[in-house]
Amino acid sequence: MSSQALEFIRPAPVDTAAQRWSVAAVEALFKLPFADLLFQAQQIHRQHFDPNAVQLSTLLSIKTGGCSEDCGYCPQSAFHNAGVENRKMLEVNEVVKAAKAAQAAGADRFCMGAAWREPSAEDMQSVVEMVKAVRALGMETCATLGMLDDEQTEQLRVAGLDYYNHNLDTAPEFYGDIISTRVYQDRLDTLERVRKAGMHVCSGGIVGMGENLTQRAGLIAQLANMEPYPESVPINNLVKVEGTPLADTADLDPLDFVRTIAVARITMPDARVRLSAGRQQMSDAVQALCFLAGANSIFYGDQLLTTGNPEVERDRALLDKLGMYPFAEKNH
Ligand code: SAM
Ligand code: DTB
Ligand code: SF4
Repeated sequence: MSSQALEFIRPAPVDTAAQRWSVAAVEALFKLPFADLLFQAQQIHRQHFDPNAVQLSTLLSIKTGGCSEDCGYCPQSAFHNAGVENRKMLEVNEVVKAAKAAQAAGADRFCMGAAWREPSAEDMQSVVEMVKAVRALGMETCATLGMLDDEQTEQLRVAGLDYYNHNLDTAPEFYGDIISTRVYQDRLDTLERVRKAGMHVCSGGIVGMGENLTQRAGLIAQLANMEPYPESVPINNLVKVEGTPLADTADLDPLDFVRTIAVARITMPDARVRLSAGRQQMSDAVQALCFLAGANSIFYGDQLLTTGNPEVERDRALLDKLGMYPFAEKNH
């Protein structure tokens, strides 16, 4: 292959320092012809992963609704009327039961989500028990509980938490249009604490919230420029829930969603890129394009937190049809 062709496959991402992505460079990737973008993403994907293996995470809402934050997309915010029933925190035995069922269905990671701005000291005691109990089953553990302080990150690390999910959600420039009750820097601070405590970072965002292309590129640049970038990057397609401020947002073109996955893969070659919320509304063909673009992780199980996800049988059939298999089954 000529050096010119190689340059084309892997364009220099550089802004100033090595590994840093300018928003303009990320935006330029988004603007590539679709086939060129997918070809680059697939090449990079194959250099770093088995392209036919997918990681399966099951989500459980351990505390639902009544959240004091005003995130415009979220049905669990107390500011919106999305008809979500507020529920108190689950008992540890209920969580273990759900984790066992997820494991039996083939999931290797179990993610516990709570509708909190941040957990209280009392909440933390229960979460620590949950993490220990799920870990004891031999599953990878993940939690998403809102903002954390140094003591809480340490408690979670000691309990054996493998991943902490905390999303940047969008570009700094668009963030204020979506959330007013906490600032972007709060999110970066929590991610920094998680990293410092020695846990793996899971952080991504939502597309289809009305952001423009530069803002979409801005989210990816923020993630890719973290040092190091997150091990796990969930890309959510907005699930439009009646009663939330974003319920009437115009649909994102599915091919633009695929492009976002491809750009995440190119800019974060070693990360698990998760094709996250929004799969229930996606055709098998679009999901297949996302896998081709470098997605290698999904939420697996009929429910996300409060909204639906494809049934296990549909996902198994899709993976079979594509000749794909869970990472765990191939010892990856
Ligand atoms: N309360 C914690 C927090 O916000 O950090 C954890 C749970 S919160 C529901 C986790 C993530 O779910 C959000 O950051 C957002 O990215 C995603 N999310 C929530 N509602 C969504 C929706 N309607 N569509 C897509 N993603 C959504
Ligand atoms: C993430 O990035 N997406 C998941 C998980 N992390 C916690 C949550 C999606 C939530 C979709 C809306 C709902 O079901 O309430
Ligand atoms: Fe609360 Fe998290 Fe929903 Fe925001 S995304 S309203 S913090 S549950």
